[in-house]
Amino acid sequence: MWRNWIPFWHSGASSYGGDVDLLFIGLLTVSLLVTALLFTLLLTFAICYRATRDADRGHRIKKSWHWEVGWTTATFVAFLGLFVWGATLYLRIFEAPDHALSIYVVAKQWMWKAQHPGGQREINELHIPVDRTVRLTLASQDVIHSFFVPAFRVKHDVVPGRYQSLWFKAERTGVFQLLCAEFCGTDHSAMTGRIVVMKPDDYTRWLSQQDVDGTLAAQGSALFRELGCSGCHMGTSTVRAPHLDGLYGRPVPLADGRVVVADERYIRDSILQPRAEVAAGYDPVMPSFAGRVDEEGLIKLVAYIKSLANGAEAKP
Ligand code: HEC
Ligand SMILES: [Cu+2]
Repeated sequence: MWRNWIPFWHSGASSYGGDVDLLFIGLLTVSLLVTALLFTLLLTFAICYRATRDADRGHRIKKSWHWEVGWTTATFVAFLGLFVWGATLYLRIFEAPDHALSIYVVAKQWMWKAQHPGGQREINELHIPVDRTVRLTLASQDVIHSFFVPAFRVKHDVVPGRYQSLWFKAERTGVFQLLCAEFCGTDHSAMTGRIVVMKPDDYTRWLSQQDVDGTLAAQGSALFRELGCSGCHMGTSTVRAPHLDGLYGRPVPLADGRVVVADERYIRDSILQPRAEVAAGYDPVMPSFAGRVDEEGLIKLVAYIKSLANGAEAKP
């Protein structure tokens, strides 16, 4: 690839890496051209009209609106163009596709904890298959962190109190650096890790070699009973609470008239702030579980409720 010919330039290892590089080169080129133009004019005038030179200083030219309007329009159009270019790419990168391998990542002072759907867990490492779209759901247990993989050209803040998602498709196998790009306390600089991109066969083998106690959804199912959710949400409960089968991905009518799609965010918020969005037709009797279940537990519960959507996985 042409970028390999630029010294010190490592081309990206993700599917949109090339587009990010191109945008960067575009911005750099425009900045260099503008700087070059400014300095050429500056130096030319400084030399032509220096104090000792007897240049013609008498005939002042009247201000020309053509020039004024001309360069204002030119810069406006050029920078609007850059904005549209950047915004389109941004939207593409941050709109995670649905059909992807879904992995959960919890950031906490000072480590990255990853949970695979099969129940495999790892710390400061993330094993993924090559040429497959991976969608990460990121949560923070404490402060703001930032998930940064320079080789994939991806950086995303991880803000406590909400899920963020991002995606990438690694195009090369290998080991890539994972960094935290937001100052998050004493050991911020040590909050690093590795992304290991493997061939699909190696990835499957790696998955099968890990110790797991059940899939993520099965772990969620156990937690669902442990925390007493099943007491209200299942079978013979005396409290009238909605059944959670098939909830994920469905539009939910709320008591205040709004309709929201039951995505990961909705499920998470339902557990932590049940009063904020009450399902229509039910009394707001669900207690908040804030402080009783941490981000990793929430991820398990979310995975469990998601698995009820297709009815296949994890019977309670
Ligand atoms: C005291 C009974 C009770 C307990 C315990 C309880 N819930 Fe609920 N839950 C409800 C009721 C009632 C609603 C409907 C009203 C609302 O949205 O707040 C609800 C709503 C929900 C919703 C939104 C469902 C929808 O159809 O929109 C989710 C998701 C949920 N609960 C998950 C959980 C989880 C996970 C737990 C355990 C950590 C739990 N609940 C514990 C009673 C309960
Ligand atoms: Cu951090």
